[in-house]
Amino acid sequence: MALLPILEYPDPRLRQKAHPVVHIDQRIRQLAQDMLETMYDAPGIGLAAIQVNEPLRMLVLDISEDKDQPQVFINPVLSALGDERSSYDEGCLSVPGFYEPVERPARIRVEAQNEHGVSFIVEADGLLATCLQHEVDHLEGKLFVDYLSSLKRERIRKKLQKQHKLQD
Ligand code: QAP
Ligand code: CO
Repeated sequence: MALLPILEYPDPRLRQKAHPVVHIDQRIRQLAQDMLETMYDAPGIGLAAIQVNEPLRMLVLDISEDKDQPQVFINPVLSALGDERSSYDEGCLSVPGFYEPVERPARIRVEAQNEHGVSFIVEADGLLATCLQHEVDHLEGKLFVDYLSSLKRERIRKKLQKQHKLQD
């Protein structure tokens, strides 16, 4: 097991489009375990592979209270169910310290494979729907700050960039 370093906005590597996972093998299972460990340590409720500088189409999440329901989504395909939208205060391990409301489709469906290569489908609403949409956005190089006004986004970018300079 290993804790992986998390890339932080505005790192350009977060803007890569992630590649499909072709073979779900031991390396992928190890990456999923390391991502879960990294997410729980943070602590967070969702993490995409690109955030640990692995541009692959996979993500992990656990929205359970007791943090005992890890879920692994490989090559997820997401679609909205209906036109209803809902707003949720979102954060991101790659945008530490900032939470802002984002409006997204309220109900979704995701088809994916698990770490054993078995296909499954989930229909979700509430926090799970928000979290899945947020994480699937990462696979396209998209971040929740992209939904904010440019004023808010620039404020966040400048504050994080300043922190990064102080850390170096
Ligand atoms: C995505 O985000 C998400 O700013 C997952 O200082 C978040 O796990 C989807 C975190 C909210 C829906 C709603 C953020 C940890 C964790 C921070 C996370 C921080 C420490 C974020
Ligand atoms: Co995120």
